[in-house]
Amino acid sequence: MERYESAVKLYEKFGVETKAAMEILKDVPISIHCWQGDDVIGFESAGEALSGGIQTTGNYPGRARTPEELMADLDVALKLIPGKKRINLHASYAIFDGNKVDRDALKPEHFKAWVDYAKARNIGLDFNPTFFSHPKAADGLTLSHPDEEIRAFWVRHGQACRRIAAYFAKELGGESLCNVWIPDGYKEIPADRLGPRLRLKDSLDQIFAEKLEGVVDCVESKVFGIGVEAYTVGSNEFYMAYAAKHEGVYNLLDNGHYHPTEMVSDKIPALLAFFDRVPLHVTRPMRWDSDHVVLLDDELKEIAKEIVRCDGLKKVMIGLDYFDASINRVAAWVVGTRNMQKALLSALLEPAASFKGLQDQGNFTRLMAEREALKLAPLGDIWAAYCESENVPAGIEWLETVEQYEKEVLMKRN
Ligand code: RNT
Ligand code: ZN
Repeated sequence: MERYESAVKLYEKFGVETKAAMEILKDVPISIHCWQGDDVIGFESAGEALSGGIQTTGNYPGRARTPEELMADLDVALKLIPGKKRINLHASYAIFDGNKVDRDALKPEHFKAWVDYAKARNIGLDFNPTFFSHPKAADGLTLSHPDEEIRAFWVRHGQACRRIAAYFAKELGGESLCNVWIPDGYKEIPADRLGPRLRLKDSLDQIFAEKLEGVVDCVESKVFGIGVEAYTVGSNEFYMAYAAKHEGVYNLLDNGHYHPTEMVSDKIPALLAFFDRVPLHVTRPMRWDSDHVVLLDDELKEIAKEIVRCDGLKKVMIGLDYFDASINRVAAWVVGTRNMQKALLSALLEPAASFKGLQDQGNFTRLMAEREALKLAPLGDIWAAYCESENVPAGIEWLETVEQYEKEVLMKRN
């Protein structure tokens, strides 16, 4: 308490109101990706390996193998994360109860257990069609496939998934983000770069044709994937142009999907100048789109700052997207999500208006000096008070809960 009070005073000196920052943070939803819990495998049990040029590495024991296990693991994480949470699902996490259907025939009923789960916890659900890890995506092509039958199959999958997102929105209230990411591309230099893109454009038009209440549609670009180095059909320019020309379709930014010196923090205000929604996949790329656990690093803080400075907390939809199989997966969820929130708190504790004023006056000396001083302000004390007010452990004590769960539950799997 003493530390909190002195921290409040310190922030006041910068013209920052810590109480207001905590109040705002409480209501910022973070969409937690279910796929960290099981290495992006899902429940279809078709024996299909993870494909599409994305990879999990590591063989830490305790991976969730069933819906019950994944939900139980998520519960442990949810209790250790303050604030407002959502869960982000993939189509491959459908629950069949014996009556398995293929991806083009998925129905809301296959996600009823997830809706019950979300209702009981008062959280929203987001969704992603799964265009990978499937025999019909074995050659790495889906919505741009030259074979019209295969392409039609994936179009039906996309359509089915949007109806499932609409079901989430209707059952849980609010909106559900439905994100299209496809792995389509080529390992070798293509002979035709336009044809696949025209087919993808047509597929998307078919998928988005139906008007659906409560669904926020988005498309996710990428620069390259493993085994798909030469050409990606759904590139940045392609989807940016698609979203700009299609009302209600947004461009999702995944910060692992750009050239290494390109920064998503800078893309957020660029998109906010044109779009009322900017969905994000926050991840940590290391040398490539490696999807490491999100740490409280400079770019994460800068992403959070842009969201806050641009008054984008209601427009930017924050989702996480990483998968580390080399450490305790519940801990991975907790570390990454809490880091996203710490970054937001640090952004909310910036005197944004006065910093903007300094920029406009051209006073870059004071701007630099004040910002550097603010870096040493006691963020941790405010974070601790925030966690306390949310009834979650403030410090490293949360790890004891995870370690206990690991001993009692996770280590007994296999
Ligand atoms: C792949 C994309 C995509 C996936 C998830 C599982 O590079 O980032 O979002 O990671 O859909
Ligand atoms: Zn992503």
